[in-house]
Formats: sequence, C-alpha cells, structure tokens
Amino acid sequence: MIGGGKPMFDKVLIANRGEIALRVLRACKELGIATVAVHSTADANAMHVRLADESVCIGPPAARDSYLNIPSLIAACEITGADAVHPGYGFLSENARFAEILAGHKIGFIGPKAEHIRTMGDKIEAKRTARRLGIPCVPGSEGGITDDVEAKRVAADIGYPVLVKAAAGGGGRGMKVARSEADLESALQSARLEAKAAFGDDAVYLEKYLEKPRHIEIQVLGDGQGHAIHLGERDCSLQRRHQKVWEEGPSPALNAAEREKIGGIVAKAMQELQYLGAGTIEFLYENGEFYFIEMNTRIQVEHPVTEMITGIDLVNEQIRVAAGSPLSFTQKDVVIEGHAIECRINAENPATFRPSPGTITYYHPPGGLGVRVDSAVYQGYTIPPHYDSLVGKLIVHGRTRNECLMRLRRALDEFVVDGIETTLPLFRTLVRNPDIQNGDYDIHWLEKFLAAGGMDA
Ligand code: MV4
Repeated sequence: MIGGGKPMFDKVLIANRGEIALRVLRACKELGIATVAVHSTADANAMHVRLADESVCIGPPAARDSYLNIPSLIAACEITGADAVHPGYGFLSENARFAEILAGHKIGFIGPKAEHIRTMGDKIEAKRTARRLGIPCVPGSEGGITDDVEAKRVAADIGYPVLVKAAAGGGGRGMKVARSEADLESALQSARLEAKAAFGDDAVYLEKYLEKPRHIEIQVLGDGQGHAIHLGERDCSLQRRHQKVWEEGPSPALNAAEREKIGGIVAKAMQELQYLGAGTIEFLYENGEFYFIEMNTRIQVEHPVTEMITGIDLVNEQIRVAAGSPLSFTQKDVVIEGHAIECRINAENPATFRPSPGTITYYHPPGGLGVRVDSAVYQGYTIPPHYDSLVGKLIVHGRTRNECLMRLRRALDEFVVDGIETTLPLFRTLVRNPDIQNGDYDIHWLEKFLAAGGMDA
C-alpha cells in the first residue's frame, strides 16, 4: 500500500495556482492521493486544473476574491470532501487563522502548527524565539522600540549604521537605514508610517545594519514530535528589490565545517520547538558569522535547489508529516551531492523588469541530464496580469559548481519562450559573468550590476 500503511490523506485540495500547484499535484499523485485544484475565472485553462482529478472555480481573478478567499476555499473542501489542504507558497501559506479555521472544520493543513506560523510571522517574536533556541541573531533591540529615547540608547549600544524594521514586515518591506543619530528619528517615523499603512501594525525594532552580507537560508523538516533535520543551505543573495532571481546550493561562500555547525544549531532548535513540516531559517552571513533575520514557515519557491542536491522530495515529506507519519529519513541520511542553481524566469523585460503578460506563441523548454523545469505554462497559454509574473523555474544540477554553470549556460541557450518578453537574457548574461562564475557576490551585487547598465543592449 502506498506510504506503507502509515497515516495518509485521501484527497488534498491545492489552494494555489501556477507551477507550485503543479508541483504539489505531482507529489500527491505519487503518493496515490486524489487531487482537487481550485482556480479563479482567469485560470480556468491553467495546467493544474487540467491535471487535477477535480477542480472548483473559487471566484473572479482578483486574489482577494479567489485564492485568498477563505470561505470559498472551505466550501470547495466541503463540496469535494477534501481531507487536507496544501497552501503552496504566498497566498494563505503563512496565514495562521486559515490553518486554525481548517482545523475547526476537521480539515488537515499541510504546513506547520498555527502557533509557529503566528510566532514566526511576528519578526520580533521570531527573533526572541530564535535567541531562546540558541540561534545567533543580528545584534539589536530586545523587543519592539516604543520611543525615540530608547531607540537612541539601543542604537548607541549596537553602533551605527542601524536598521529600523517592521515587526509585521519581512521580505524587505518597511525597512529604513539610519547612519547616524540625526537620521534615527526620521527613519523610525517613516518605518512606523510605512508599517502602519502596509500591515496595520506600526511596531518596529532595531538591528545593527550589515553592509555587505550574503543571504544564506537553511532548509529544515520536522515531524512535529521532536524530530527535525536540516537539509543544507541555499544562497539567495542575487536579488532585485527583495525578489530572489538566482538561488544556489551549496553556497559558494561556505565550507563543510560551517555548514555542519549552523545546520546542527538550526536542527537542534527545530527539535526543541517540536516544529512540524518544512521551514526555512534565513540568515545574513558576513565575515564568517551567521545572523538570524527571519524564519519562513512554508515551502519556498527555491525548494528544488535543495531537492536536486539531496535527492529528497520536500513536498512528499510535507504531506507525510502533516498526515502524522514520521520523516522518511534521519539526519545521517541527508547527503549533499553536487551543486544546483535555480533561475526564476519571469514574464518581464530583462532590463527594466516591466511586466510582459500575454500569450506564449512558441515554448520549448530545455532537457537533458540534471536539467529540471518547474513551470505551468505551455504553447498557446496566456499569462494573466493578475498574479506574479513567474513563467517557470529552471533548476540545473551538476557534480561540481563549474559543471552546473556549464550545464545552466547550455540549458538557457536552449530555452525558447516566444510571444512575451522574459528575463532569460538576464540569466544568459549572469551565467557568463566572472563574479558570478567565481561565486563572488553579496546581496547588493545584482542591483549594482543593473544600475551600472549590465543589461543595456
Ligand atoms: C538586513 C540587512 C542588513 N542588515 N538586516 C531584506 C529582506 C529581509 N529578508 C531582511 N533584509 C535585510 N535585512 C540587517 N540587520 C539587509 C537586508 C537586505 C537583504 C537581505 C537579504 C537579501 C537581499 C537583501 C536586499 C536588501 C536588504
């Protein structure tokens, strides 16, 4: 019997769209689980709808009326008899209330415990928890900053420059740098205003501002009963306006000892937390030191990088542990083999990043050993303007980073997407760039490269 007789769901509703809906659908099918796709009226012809066993239209195009519409999703579960929901990433994937409402309807949530989603969603609580669990953090305020006097004292303690961050923020939203005490008051005020407007919560905290870090994140899996393992790291430093563009693992900046050390600290912390499901602990890495900044309680866009270097199906594990089964392996079974790089290909102009929705008139993805394309587009598909502009992810694996780069270069040159503009030319440039080839970059590298006209024809 599939799953070897351990607890398993019968029918999973995938509360998402695009490539991640397809990714979850594939894991369900391989576990013998029936699948329910949900879609807005704009996604009626989407691939995940065509491949699912059943589908339910949950509303008009706007996300707030469809993919974020909790009553509509609950109704879709009731109509189809789904016994669990996989939220994917984005949308409701880190909405603790959604997880609790599902529990109230006796419907499983393929994700962490609601309490952990809530804790890690509040960046002040997340840091407090990380510190308590022995995870190294960026020096900063103990909790939220209530007044300017306290802010000045804390800033003087940690030393300028400091960063004002929104407790309800994350992903770079609501952050302001203060390079001196003179800047501090205005930085606090604008961070609070922005946080209030964006999240309805103006709580802010202070951190030492790290000038040239890398962004390195550790993948974890826990069974919710005190077993948790780490699956190595992903280097996500190549970002533009807080949108990750190119992710790779292992990080070119880490050696085996560093990997072992930070991985062990994180795994132990997740065991103590009794963490359930997949999670990612985000660090800034500078001068050989790791500094915790945030934790993501969802499967991430870039999870295939980890799957390619460990051979472990992360979505399969998410489903198993959510159903009450144990993890299918222990820490010693996790072996990092080779190197993987992911390029997020968007329907955007490669220099200006202006969105370019429209119809794909010709589509030919690359193939061959070590080449994976996670995408839900097809020839004749029209990319709707209502959602993110992701066309697909090209993930390439090689036995070494150099082999991976050569294979990525070949795969990018093979990839054809006609009818819309895409960021493919950006990656064809990056894979040929000496700094990138040497892994010699930090979180500011890409924006500096673009600002210097790196993509101007
Ligand atoms: C920082 C930082 C420097 N110092 N925190 C951006 C989004 C969120 N993950 C946290 N971010 C940052 N936090 C301190 N104390 C710089 C950033 C940052 C960044 C981090 C990772 C990847 C890209 C980035 C781009 C700009 C700023």
